[in-house]
Amino acid sequence: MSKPNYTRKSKFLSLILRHKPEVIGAVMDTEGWVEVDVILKGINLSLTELEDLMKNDNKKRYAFNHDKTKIRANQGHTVEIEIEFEEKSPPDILFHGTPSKFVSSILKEGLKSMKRHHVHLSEDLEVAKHVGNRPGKCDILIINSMKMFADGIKFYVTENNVWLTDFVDPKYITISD
Ligand code: HQG
Repeated sequence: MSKPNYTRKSKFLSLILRHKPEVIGAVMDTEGWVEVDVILKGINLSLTELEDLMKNDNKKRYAFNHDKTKIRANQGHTVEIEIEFEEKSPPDILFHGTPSKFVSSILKEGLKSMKRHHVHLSEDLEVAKHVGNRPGKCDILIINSMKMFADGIKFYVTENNVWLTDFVDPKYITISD
């Protein structure tokens, strides 16, 4: 399959598995799983093409169940689901990239999950830069996750190494220069 075709199908897959399974008539269970067969028909892919798409996904956004009959997004949902994320103690600091225009509001109100279920944080500065950069000028927030954890705030990590938490109070945030 050509690259633009992959990108288009990957975006469609993300739409179905995170936001609107109903657009292809798919039904999502409470943990976010959707039947692979329904996906293959709905997006017009072979199983090999779907596997390629998942393997080449730079953020490993999707995962199969044990027998590859079901697929789900690892995180990023706006639909109500109950994925059991692994609760874990975070590294000392985490990063969050955001468009510069949001910074003053974040420093006032804290970092909120907005439409998603959690605030997304990254161990990797480059990943955070990439997230914040869509589109325009971006700032990197440094999150004092060690202090948050010491204060009793929970962190979870997804299979593809995205750190999640409910909310980041401004007192834990500094702007990187
Ligand atoms: C901002 C991508 C104003 C927040 C990435 C962000 C990520 C505030 C935006 C994943 C705010 C929400 C998630 C406040 C938060 N005032 N703005 N108080 N609190 N914001 O897309 O973290 O490619 O929901 O900074 O890689 O940007 O989809 O979150 O800019 O992991 O797999 O509100 O999306 O992954 O935007 O991105 P999003 P995000 P995928």
